[in-house]
Amino acid sequence: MKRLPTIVILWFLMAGFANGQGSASVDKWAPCGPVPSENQLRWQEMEMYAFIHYSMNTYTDEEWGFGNEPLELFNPSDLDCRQWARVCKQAGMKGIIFTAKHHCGFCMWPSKYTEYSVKNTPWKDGNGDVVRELADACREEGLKFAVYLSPWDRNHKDYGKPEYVTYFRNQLRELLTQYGDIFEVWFDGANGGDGWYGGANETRRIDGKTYYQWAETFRMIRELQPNAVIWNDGGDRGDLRWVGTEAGNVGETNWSLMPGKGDTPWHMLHYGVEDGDVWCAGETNTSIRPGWFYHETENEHVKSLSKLMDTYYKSVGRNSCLLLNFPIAPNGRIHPTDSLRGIAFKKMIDEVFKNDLARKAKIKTQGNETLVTFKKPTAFNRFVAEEDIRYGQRVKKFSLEAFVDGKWISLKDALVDNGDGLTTIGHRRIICFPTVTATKLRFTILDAKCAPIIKRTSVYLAPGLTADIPDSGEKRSSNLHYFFSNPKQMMINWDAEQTITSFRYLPPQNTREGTVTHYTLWASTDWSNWTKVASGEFSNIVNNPIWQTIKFQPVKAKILRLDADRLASGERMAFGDIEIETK
Ligand code: FUL
Repeated sequence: MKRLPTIVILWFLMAGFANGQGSASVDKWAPCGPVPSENQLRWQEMEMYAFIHYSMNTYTDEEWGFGNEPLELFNPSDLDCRQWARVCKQAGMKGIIFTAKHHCGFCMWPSKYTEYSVKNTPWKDGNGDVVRELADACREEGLKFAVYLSPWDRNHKDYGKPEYVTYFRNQLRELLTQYGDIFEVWFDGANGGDGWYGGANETRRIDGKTYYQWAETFRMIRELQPNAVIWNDGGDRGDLRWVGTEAGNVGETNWSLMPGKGDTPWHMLHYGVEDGDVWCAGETNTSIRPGWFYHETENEHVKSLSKLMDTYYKSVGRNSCLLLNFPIAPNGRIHPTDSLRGIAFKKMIDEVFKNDLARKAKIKTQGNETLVTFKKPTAFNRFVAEEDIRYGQRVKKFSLEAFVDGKWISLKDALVDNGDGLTTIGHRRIICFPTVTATKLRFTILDAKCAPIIKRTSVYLAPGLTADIPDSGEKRSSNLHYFFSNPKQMMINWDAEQTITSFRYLPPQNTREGTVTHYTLWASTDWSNWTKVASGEFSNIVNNPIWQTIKFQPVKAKILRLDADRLASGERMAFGDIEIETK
C-alpha cells in the first residue's frame, strides 16, 4: 500500500477539525446515532405540562388508596375542570396529564368494565365523567390532554391473573378512543403488593417485566393514538423515561439515549446513556407540594418560587421536559396558593428570559468556538445553548468563559455540586452562575460525538429573587405575615413600624427536617438597611424541639429577617410556630 505524504494527512486532519468533525468527508447533517421521532420532537417542544392528581385519596387524605374506599366519599361540591385548565395555562403548562385511575382502582370516568367508578357515586347522581370534563376544558383552553392509568389496581379481584391484563387494556382502549387526541400515556411502575382485590385483602406480587405484556399494549396505543408518546420507567422502552426521582431534577449530564434492551439502573434513568441505541428522553416529574395528592396540612408547604425556578433549571434547563403536578382539593378545585404560585412561576420564567443580551452583541462562530462581543461591559448570569436534536444529540463537553477586566475567567454551573456541569446540551441547556460584568463571552465545544449543530446561544440577566413573596402565609394565632425570600431565609413584615423585644421559634414537631440550629436575626425599616439584632445557636433543639426565645434590646423594625445559618437536616427551613413580642 502506498503511504500518503505527511502534509496530506495533516491537511485532512486540520480541515476536519475546522469543520468540527472527525473527518472532512463526513456530512455534518448526517444523523449522529439515534434521532428523535416526530412524536418525540413534538413532545420536547412542549417543555412544561401539568400532572393532575385527583382520586379517592383526595377524600381519605392518603397518597395511595387501598382499593376499598367507599364510593359515597366522592361527591365534590364545586368540581371545576375549567378552573384547572385555566390555572395550568396561566402557569405556562402546555397540556395536562390526568390520573384517570390511580392505584386504588377508582375510575374517574364511567368505565363499562367496573362498578368502581364515578358512575356509582353521588356526584352528579352518577352521571358525571371527570375525564370528559377535563378533556373538553383542555381543548377550550388550547391545552393538550393525556392520561395516567395505573397498571397496579388494588381494587380489582383479578389483579395478578391474566384476566386483569385484558381488563386493563379494555380500560385503556376506552380512554384512547372516547376522549379525542391524547398526547401521552403514563403508566406508573409502582406496585406495593398488598390491596383489597375484591375482598381478598392480601398481598399479590407480579413480575413487572412479563406480567403486563407491554409490547402488545404499546402496539395498541400506536394504532389508536399514533401521535402519542409512551412513558415508561424502565423495562420495555417507551418514547420517554422516568428520571429516577420525583424531586424535580434530572442529571446535569443528560443524554436522551438509552440501550434498546435490558435493565435500566438508576444512573441510566438519571443521566441517560451516551452510546445508547434508542432515543428515549427524560421527563422530570414532581409536585408543586410535598405530596402528589392534596393534604390540607401541606397548604403552607407549597413550593416557593425559588424552589420552582431551581426545578425549572434542573429539568427544562437540562434537556428535559417538566411535568409539574397540581393536586385537586376536596372541593374539586386547585387550591388558591398553588394556583398563585404556578402563575408567579410562569411570570418569573418570562421575566428571566425576556431580554436576550446576545441579540444586541456581535456573535462570531469559528470552528467549535462562539464568541459573543458586547457593545459595552454587560452584566449577565444565565447562558442558554440548544442543539438541533433532529440530527441527534452530539455535545459531550464545553467551556464557558467571560472576559472581565482584561482577563478570561471560567464560568461553571452554580447548581451542580461536582465538576463544572458543562457537559451535555441537547434540546436546551441553561447554565446559571453568579452575575458577571464582561465585555465578551466565549463558548467552546471541547468534545462532541459528531460535528456539533448548535441552533441557539443566548445570554440573560436574571433578576434576584429577593421579592420571593410566595411561600408566604398568614400565621393565624398572631396575624404575622411571613414569607421565605429563599429556602433558608424567612421575612416577617408589618404595614407600620414596630418596636420589637423578642422573637420566639418553635421547630417542626414531627421531624428534624428544616429545624434551624444556628440563626442570625436582622431588622430593617426600609428593606435595604439591615441591623443585626442577634445571632447564635438553639441549643439541644433537635433532641428537645421546644420553643426557643431570643431576647434583645428593643429595636424598631418594619421587617424582621431570620437567616437559618445551619439546619439540622434538609435544605429548607421549617417551623412549627413563630411569635414576636412588641412593645
Ligand atoms: C408514583 C405513584 O406511586 C405516586 O402515587 C404518583 O402517582 C407518582 C406520579 O408516581 O410512582
